[in-house]
Amino acid sequence: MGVLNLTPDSFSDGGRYTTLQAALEQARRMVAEGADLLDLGGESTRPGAEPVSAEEEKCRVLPVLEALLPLGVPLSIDTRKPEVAAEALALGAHLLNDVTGLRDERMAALAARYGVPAVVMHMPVPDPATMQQHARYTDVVGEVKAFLQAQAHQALRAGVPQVVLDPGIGFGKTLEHNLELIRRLDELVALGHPVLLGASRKRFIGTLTGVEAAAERVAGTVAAHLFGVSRGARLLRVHDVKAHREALAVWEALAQEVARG
Ligand code: HH2
Repeated sequence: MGVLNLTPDSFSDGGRYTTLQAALEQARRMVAEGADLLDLGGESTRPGAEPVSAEEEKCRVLPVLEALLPLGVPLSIDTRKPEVAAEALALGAHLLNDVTGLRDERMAALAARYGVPAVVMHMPVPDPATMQQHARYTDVVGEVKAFLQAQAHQALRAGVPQVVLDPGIGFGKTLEHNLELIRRLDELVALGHPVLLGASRKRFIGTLTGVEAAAERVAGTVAAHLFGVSRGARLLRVHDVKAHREALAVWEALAQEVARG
């Protein structure tokens, strides 16, 4: 899943794709590099980001979504606002990605109505501004798992055709929480739904590698994601498609050898 942030302030690529032309070029580049789907977002959810009105978010995302539909690649709408989700799905978005884990029942209802899968992501409170103050767990994997299981159950009951689970790396989590969630991703996979991992360029990668510039955290990101794949991750949310495709080509060749014995 290639990330297309149509924001002025995303933590690693804010301001790069704010014109329609720049966004389309980046989308085409990611598809050429091997992205299977694109995730379009119009609001940064990094800790402390400025909230954006639904109107502003729609202006950022909808024209790009419409222009990308003819590409034929599945498009995901990354939003926590039902107003934005409703219009994106009406235009033809193929997947709903809600970082607040479908806490607002209108989100599941929309995915059900349009018959699209939904990504259910964990964050401890549905508020990026304060989430880091809630990075306290007695058993981070157990608590994330319980949340995702409950939200997935509710979504399926509401008629969502398929859910994808996501531990929400960096969302109200410390370095240790992020590591534990990736180390034990197989426990989320065991819930029986596809699992998405989104560690791309995130702060904990910078902490571990000493790489301050987010856009340069590619090697650390790939390492985290490959480890996640070994634990059963089925989707990777990435800014750097080419690096991941190359790493996965080698990884998969080796993993097949192991499987054959
Ligand atoms: N991470 C970000 C945004 N959306 N969605 C899912 N499902 N999983 C994630 O891990 C995830 C997400 C944050 O990264 P990014 O979009 O690069 O930054 P920003 O929120 O600053 O736009």
